[in-house]
Amino acid sequence: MKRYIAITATLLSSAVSFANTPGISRIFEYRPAPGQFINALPEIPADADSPRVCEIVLEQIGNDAEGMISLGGFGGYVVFGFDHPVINLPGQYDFKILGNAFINDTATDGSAEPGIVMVSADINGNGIPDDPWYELAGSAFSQSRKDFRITYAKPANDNDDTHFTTNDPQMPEGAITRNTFHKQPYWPAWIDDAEMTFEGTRLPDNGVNRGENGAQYWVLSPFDWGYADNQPNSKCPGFNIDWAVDADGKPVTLDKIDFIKVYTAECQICGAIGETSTEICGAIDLHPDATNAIDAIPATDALRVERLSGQRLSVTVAAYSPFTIFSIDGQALLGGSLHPGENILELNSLPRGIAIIRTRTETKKIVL
Ligand SMILES: [Ca+2]
Ligand SMILES: [Ca+2]
Ligand SMILES: [Ca+2]
Repeated sequence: MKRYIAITATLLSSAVSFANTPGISRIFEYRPAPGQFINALPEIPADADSPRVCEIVLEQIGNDAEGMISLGGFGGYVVFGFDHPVINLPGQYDFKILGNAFINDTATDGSAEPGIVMVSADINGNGIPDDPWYELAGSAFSQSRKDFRITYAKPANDNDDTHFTTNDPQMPEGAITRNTFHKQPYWPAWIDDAEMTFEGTRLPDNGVNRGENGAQYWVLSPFDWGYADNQPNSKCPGFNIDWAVDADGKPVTLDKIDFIKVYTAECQICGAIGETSTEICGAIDLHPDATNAIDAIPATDALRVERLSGQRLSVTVAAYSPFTIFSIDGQALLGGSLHPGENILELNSLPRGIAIIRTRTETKKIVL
């Protein structure tokens, strides 16, 4: 008789009420680059100090607020968190970030203004984001320019364009140009600095002017996955902490994160519609009551695992799938391919104890 490993995990469901708040609870910093929506999305008085700025941003994008903020041109950012750490469930999306991107089915119309997402864990436990940051490598990671740096100079007059210089020889200088639609100052009124410098990864330009005979009709196409304000909210399944990479582009394993940073990752001026700027409307932890990666794995029947003698596992899947076995702290131990039907895995090279098996579609706790 076959004996199946008991899975005691809780089935996740949007119908349950959460002890933790799924939306944003804390804003740590909002430092937008200049742009046509700055000082309007949101309105921030010139005399606002840093705590007041964060309060105003939270009123816009905090849990259930349904407002919106703009990050301005390249590099402008917001840093936020929840009232709990976001657990990294292996192989699963962990959080969503809401924006105002749209695209029609034929991609002849759309506005994707992708922002890069970074994550950080509160390693030193002081509750503030002063720990190492890791970029979530999205689908355009290999085509993006790392270590891009831009410096904006505050214009002498509110009606002047904002000039900038960069470290990219292909685009050494440029300007955030003013337009007739937005008449307020484009430099953040509460930031007195004469210059603002931002550094980060710059995505390839995504805007194309499809207007004919000299007309302007700009379409900003989304990248496949991995950016904020890129795919429409309904089409973006979320972000996976597994995508985190260090400054050298090497994957890092994080079992939870406490802070998320989003910055505008395009340095692009699209004619009459102006600079590309990431907008943020909120964020959602997709499994807010997870306490650790093991307990929160949903139970499932499609992947069947049976423990045999001699550290062998019988693994049954419905379709061909790659698989990886992880230790409970997220280290990949072993991988390979599974054929439809029963597969016998010899695992006596692995340490005994609890581990995780991940297939193309599922993740399951196993005992070795
Ligand atoms: Ca994950
Ligand atoms: Ca810290
Ligand atoms: Ca947008």
